[in-house]
Amino acid sequence: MSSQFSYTRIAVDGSARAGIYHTPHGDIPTPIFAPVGTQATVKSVTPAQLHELGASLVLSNTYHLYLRPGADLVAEMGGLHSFMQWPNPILTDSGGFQVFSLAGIRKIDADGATFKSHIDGSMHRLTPEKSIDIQQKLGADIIMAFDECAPPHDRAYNEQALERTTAWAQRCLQTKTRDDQALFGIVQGGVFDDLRIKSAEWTASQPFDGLAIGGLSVGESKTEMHAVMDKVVPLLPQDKPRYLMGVGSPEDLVNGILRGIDIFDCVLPTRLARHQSAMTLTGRINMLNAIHTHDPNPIDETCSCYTCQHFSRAYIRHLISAREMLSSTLISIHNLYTLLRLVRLCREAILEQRFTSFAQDFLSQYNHPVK
Ligand code: PRF
Ligand code: ZN
Repeated sequence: MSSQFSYTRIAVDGSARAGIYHTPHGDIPTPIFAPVGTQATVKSVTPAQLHELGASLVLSNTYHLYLRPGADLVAEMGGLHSFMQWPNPILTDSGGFQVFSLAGIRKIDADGATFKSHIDGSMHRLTPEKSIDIQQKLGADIIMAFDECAPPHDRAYNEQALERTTAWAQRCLQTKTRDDQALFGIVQGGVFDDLRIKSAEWTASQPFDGLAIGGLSVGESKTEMHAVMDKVVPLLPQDKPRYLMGVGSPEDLVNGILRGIDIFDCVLPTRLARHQSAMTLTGRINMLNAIHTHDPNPIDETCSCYTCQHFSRAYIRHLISAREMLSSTLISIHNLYTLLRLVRLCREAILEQRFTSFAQDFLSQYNHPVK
């Protein structure tokens, strides 16, 4: 474990927690949402804009940066913080999940994963040792164990994937040498209670700096996702941060925080922005809709982001129909602000011991998007 990191729990309300995670590149107030910068950039948003939005943690990906531009180049340029000019905390995912979801042909064995690059078709191999080596070269504050995320309902696959995830996690712990990086372990096990409990107990017993829950929001129902969190979170240590990987719709954030999650990440706000969809605390708005053509109002009257302080729905709809790239930037700024505002509201409610009613009110008025 690294002494340069610590989690301070400030308040508890039911299972929800408010705290601060201290890292060498600054403090992260929790619960927190981390914007995703897959290719060492949060799509269409500058670091200065991210900073103004109040983002405190950005996620990037081992898989993508290993393939392009390569970890050695990032190291040569002074590491990821310097390369992408984000001086605040960064987390890198380990690459396993991206191999399984993005790579072409892939073959997983006890030692690691061989896969075909989605960029140029070249063959590559990632192992726990290689993933940690790359993540040490990238230099993020928080690095992730190399895991295997199995389809959630396949029992036999999950048993095997969990064995590999456990063996790989041990190898990650043994490989890591930098003590200015925190290493988080990942709980897997699909929708199966016994596998999840086994994985949570083992991961909690190891000298990880934080604990993540993987293998969720990959095709299971919301009820199943909540049931896994209800089983896993109580087994995790109180003095380490808990991170729910790749989950970040407004209702998922509130449901996760209710169950004791501290950290979330998701491509949703920036991906929806590129599909002209604005997020609000009551639901989504399709900004291309003709009803906005003459609308002088902002996306969200209750929002104080840069976009809502300056621009009308009519202007944003015009940018979209003229295929101007500023539309993605303006909607991304608004969407990211909305999720950062939501976790801030949750944190304030926890600090004031009124989170249960806040969550109930939020979930009952939120307009769930139809899939
Ligand atoms: N493992 C890793 N990264 C992830 C996931 C996982 O299971 C998920 C699943 N929601 C997203 N990102 N390493
Ligand atoms: Zn806004």
